[in-house]
Amino acid sequence: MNEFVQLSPEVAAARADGRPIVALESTIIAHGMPWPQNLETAREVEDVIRAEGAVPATIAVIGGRIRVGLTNEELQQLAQSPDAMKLSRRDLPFALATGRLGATTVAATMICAHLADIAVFVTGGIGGVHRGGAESFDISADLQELARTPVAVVCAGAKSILDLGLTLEYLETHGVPVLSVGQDNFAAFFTPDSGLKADFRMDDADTQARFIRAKWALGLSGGVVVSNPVPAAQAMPREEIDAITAQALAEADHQGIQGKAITPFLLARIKALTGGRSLATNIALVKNNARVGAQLARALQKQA
Ligand code: PSU
Ligand code: MN
Repeated sequence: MNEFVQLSPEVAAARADGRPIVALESTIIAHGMPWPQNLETAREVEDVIRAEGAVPATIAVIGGRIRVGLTNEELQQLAQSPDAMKLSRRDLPFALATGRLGATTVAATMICAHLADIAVFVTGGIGGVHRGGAESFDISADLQELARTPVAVVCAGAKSILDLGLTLEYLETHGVPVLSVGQDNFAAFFTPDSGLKADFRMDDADTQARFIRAKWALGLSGGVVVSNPVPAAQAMPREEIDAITAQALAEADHQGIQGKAITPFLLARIKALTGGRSLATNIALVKNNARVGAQLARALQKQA
């Protein structure tokens, strides 16, 4: 194991016993959801994974080490630290060198999961090409990571704060397959349907696992996106979320919000503008992804 990586006792035991492990990110805890729902959700998501017969490994940088599997106290520390850094690929060495507390994005969590030999990672939504990205070059490092690091990322697609069409084009160019669960189209986070086709519909975990094993057996490095739509009963009305997204984007533009601050700003504004209802949808979709991710980890383990 890499000198910077430290497994928790629960994760180390799972590894020793050959049980399936599912990685979880921590930016969603520190920057994606407000206190105290962030902590409650982090714990509930871990419990969904355990109930499905896998072991959760929430990842963060604490005390100069990449920690794979956190205690309840550590989850709480992240949930209550507004100054936790948001760590993507470029930022990881800084947090390790300085001992700063850091929450990992999709990109950084993929890197850490791969260092810990974990193949499945569950999140809410991936980053993507921002609207106007062709001019601003604001393209999340998550997409580059998906192109290079072999981890399957289970998500509810990506938010329509992004340009979802350009996001799918970028993934295609970089050879990142997008599998869709239960429907043909790519999911749009708060709503099930982006109106854009995913590459392959694959409803059951065994088929997803065979696809992923075949990709990696061919030496095709890089990740796989598993797009799992939010259940209809918990989705937001599309017209409402579209209007609110447009307003939040206009405010970000007006206030000159830039760089890595854009995504947390938009998430917080959308929550406020929906009177907190978007948060309930966000929580529901992450739990739904945890179930699918745990089943995928089990299927991969069985086929190994
Ligand atoms: N999308 C969400 N919730 C989130 C994020 C994205 O719906 O919490 C977080 C993830 O950690 C993702 C990161 O990796 O934002 C992307 O940030 P950026 O666009 O700055 O790359
Ligand atoms: Mn960005």
